[in-house]
Amino acid sequence: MKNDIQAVSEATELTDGFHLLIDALKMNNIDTIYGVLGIPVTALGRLWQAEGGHFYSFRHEQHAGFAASIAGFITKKPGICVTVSAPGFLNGLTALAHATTNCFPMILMSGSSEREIVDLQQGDYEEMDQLNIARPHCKAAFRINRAEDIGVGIARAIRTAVSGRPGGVYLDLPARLFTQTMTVEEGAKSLFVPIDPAPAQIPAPDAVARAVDLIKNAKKPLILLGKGAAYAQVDDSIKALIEETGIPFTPMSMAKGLLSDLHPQNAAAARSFVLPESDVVILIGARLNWLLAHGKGKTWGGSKKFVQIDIQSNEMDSNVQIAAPLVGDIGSVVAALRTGLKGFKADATWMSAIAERVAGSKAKLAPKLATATPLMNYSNSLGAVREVLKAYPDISLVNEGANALDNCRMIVDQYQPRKRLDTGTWGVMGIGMGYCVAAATVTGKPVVAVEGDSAFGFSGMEIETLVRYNLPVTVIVMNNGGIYKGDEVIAGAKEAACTLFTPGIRYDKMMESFGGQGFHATTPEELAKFLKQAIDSGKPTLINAVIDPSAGVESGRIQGLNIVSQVGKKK
Ligand code: OXK
Ligand code: ADP
Ligand code: TPW
Ligand code: MG
Repeated sequence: MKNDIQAVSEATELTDGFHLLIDALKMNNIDTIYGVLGIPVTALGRLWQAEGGHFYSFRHEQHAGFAASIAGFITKKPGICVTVSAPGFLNGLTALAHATTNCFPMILMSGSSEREIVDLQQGDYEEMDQLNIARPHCKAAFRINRAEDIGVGIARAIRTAVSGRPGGVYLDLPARLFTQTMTVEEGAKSLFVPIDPAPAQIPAPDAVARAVDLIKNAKKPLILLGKGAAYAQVDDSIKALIEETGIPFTPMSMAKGLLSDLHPQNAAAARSFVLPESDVVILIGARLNWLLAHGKGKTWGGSKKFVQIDIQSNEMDSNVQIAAPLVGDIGSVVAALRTGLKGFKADATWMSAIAERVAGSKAKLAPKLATATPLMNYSNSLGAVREVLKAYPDISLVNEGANALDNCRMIVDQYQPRKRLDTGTWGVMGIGMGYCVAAATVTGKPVVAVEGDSAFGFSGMEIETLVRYNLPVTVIVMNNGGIYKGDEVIAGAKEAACTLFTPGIRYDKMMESFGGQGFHATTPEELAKFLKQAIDSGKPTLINAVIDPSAGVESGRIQGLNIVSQVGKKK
């Protein structure tokens, strides 16, 4: 029995915006925040940690944001990034836009300044109209003005980030929200968990029938798996569809490993054969954007019919007509297709023609991976990485650069879903260390990053973050001394060529100075030895892999996009 005095004090016990926000996140099963603190959100971080939440604090908001974005991809829960007002917010905004572009669920929560002063442009501390600036870069931008709206604000942000096509959400948190008070009882009543935030979206039966009909009549069907298929986490069902029908598949970069790269129906090593040669292409969670040559032209050859599975209805016909649009979530659509295609088997001669080419490409690549050169090149260095990683199928592989990206994608096999994390839809440099922190903390497994030396520079300072949290991350810097190449000379240039860095940099020493492990590898054997040692040690490590400055090519595999001036060229 409570006495009167106790009852009165409980009834008037207060909570505030800080605590309500933390309670709302925890209630929604969110246990991790990535961010950079300062006015007005410092106390939020402190209280969050004191109440048992994980807080990974970065050196720059962009990397905290990239971490949140990829945590969203791996877990299907929105990754949370917290930033301070104006400049901190803007630093995080690139990552929010990246999450939206890549269809990763993420919430950027930023502290902001006093509305009255901002709106009259009276010069508040870190004044900026953040809400309106964020709006075009995310699925939705919300502001929570009142403590009693925190529950609904968080619920709306979560539902928006994960429902339909996933993406980024901006949540504006004005400083004064945090100190507003409510009674504990009223506060608790104001919080809730959204019911079924990412509901199944069942495809229309006639749309399924249309697709089934098209596939059954195909002579050379092909399944193209995109990162949406990896995100959906219906791995077994996708594998069953592929194996039951005998249709060959090829993965986009971040769908590698959804089925093992060694799967007998994997046509990736015959990509330039299967794309033009196929007659019906089934896109599962992949957009016909620049990465797929917009579904037309030489890459695709002559006539082609597309079946497209996507949750976003207006993705259909974005570039070419989709013969059989299947709007729905991948789990539901693939289940319906399996039912409709029961008993159907793709022509085995198509698969065997592909298998022959795959074997040919692999045989052609093999000697390059094993041939020693005076200085390492991309083939023999990454060949060594591939051999080591065979023994660690569950590591996450983070990858960025140009040659360092494209060669790694081609050479290093993936064995499990959602383990290859790379530059994505934008080909953006800078995802490296943020992705490493998130992959390590979310999976609890080791991470290896294969980084071009330029790419690494965008987030290099975050190796201190790896050390601070003692994360099992091995960063391999593919050090060729520049962007694409390290030996460019520009006739008439006043300074060193614009693609070059200081030659002979020892990135391993940088890691050592922060208290991590550093190695310097000049041969594939050394690289393999250090990589194995690093993974087994579980310690933050950087391997400076010295690559022949002349080994790379402009923009790796997408050279054609790097336009050159024709003016003044000799005919
Ligand atoms: C693939 N291949 C193989 C294997 N796997 N050969 C042997 N063994 C194995 N296991 C072959 C495959 O058949 C291709 O050869 C080639 O390797 C390359 O494969 P892949 O899949 O990478 O194909 P392709 O044509 O490069 O794919 C196009 C693409 C891809 C656009 C989807 O390049 C991509 O994801 N690019 C991302 C680039 C990017 O974002 N860069 C960012 C920085 S650059 P063929 O003979 O069949 O063709 C930048 O922004 O500025 O410079 C800048
Ligand atoms: P990739 O770059 O690998 O080709 P994209 O990012 O272009 O992949 O495409 C991913 C697609 O997957 C997006 O169009 C997105 O709407 C879709 N998508 C994401 N999750 C799901 C899901 N659960 N069900 C259906 N479609 C999805
Ligand atoms: C945010 C442009 C694409 S690739 C690249 C840059 C600067 C670096 C390539 O050199 P690296 O790799 O990493 O040393 P390698 O092996 O070929 O030498 N800014 C952003 N994103 C992109 N994509 C660029 C610039 C770019
Ligand atoms: Mg380089």
